[in-house]
Amino acid sequence: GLSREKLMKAVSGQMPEKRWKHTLGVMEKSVQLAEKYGADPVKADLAAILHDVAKYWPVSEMEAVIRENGLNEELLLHDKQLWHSEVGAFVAQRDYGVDDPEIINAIRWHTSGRVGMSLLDKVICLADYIEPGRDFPGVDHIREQAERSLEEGLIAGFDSTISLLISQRRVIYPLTMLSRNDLIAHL
Ligand code: DGI
Ligand code: FE
Ligand code: FE
Ligand code: FE
Repeated sequence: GLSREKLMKAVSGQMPEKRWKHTLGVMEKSVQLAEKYGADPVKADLAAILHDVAKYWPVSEMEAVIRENGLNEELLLHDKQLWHSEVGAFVAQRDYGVDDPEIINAIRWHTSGRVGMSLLDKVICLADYIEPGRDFPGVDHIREQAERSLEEGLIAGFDSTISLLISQRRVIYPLTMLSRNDLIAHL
């Protein structure tokens, strides 16, 4: 694949500055969490760099990539916010030569989580919630829970997402709920 430096340049060029700052925050936080909880910090760093690579793609291009490459078309029936992780995982492989399935999975599942999240999935998903630049109601509670365990942090994160979606009368993607339940069931 590309050198880390060239990869960072290519990814940062696909998003506004504030989203790149978020990405730098996820890189920092995911490496910290990886070191604290025994995941591979090098893999965390690479997954973090790429996790939102498709976030600012035009909706029509995300849709085309999903349809034309046999990705999960069920996502097209749900909120467009859920598409960039599926597309990002594909693009990481196709355009940036990432061939490690652990990294690809961490990108793919960083928004909804999944049942049976891997250690690296958890690190990236949680870092995405609590990177230093994040400032939303309840983020400090998630940061506190993240000190206890990856799972407690993620449960607090998914709870905040689900509560927000309910308060806005938006549709909850079923996997978001299943991921949250699975974490609680295995505490
Ligand atoms: O890409 P980020 O903003 O860094 O974070 P993310 O990939 O976790 O995406 C968060 C967005 O996805 C946020 O706008 C809420 C939305 N989202 C997450 N889970 C669900 C969801 N939207 C719906 N409708 N249903 C979900 O279950
Ligand atoms: Fe994202
Ligand atoms: Fe997230
Ligand atoms: Fe993100």
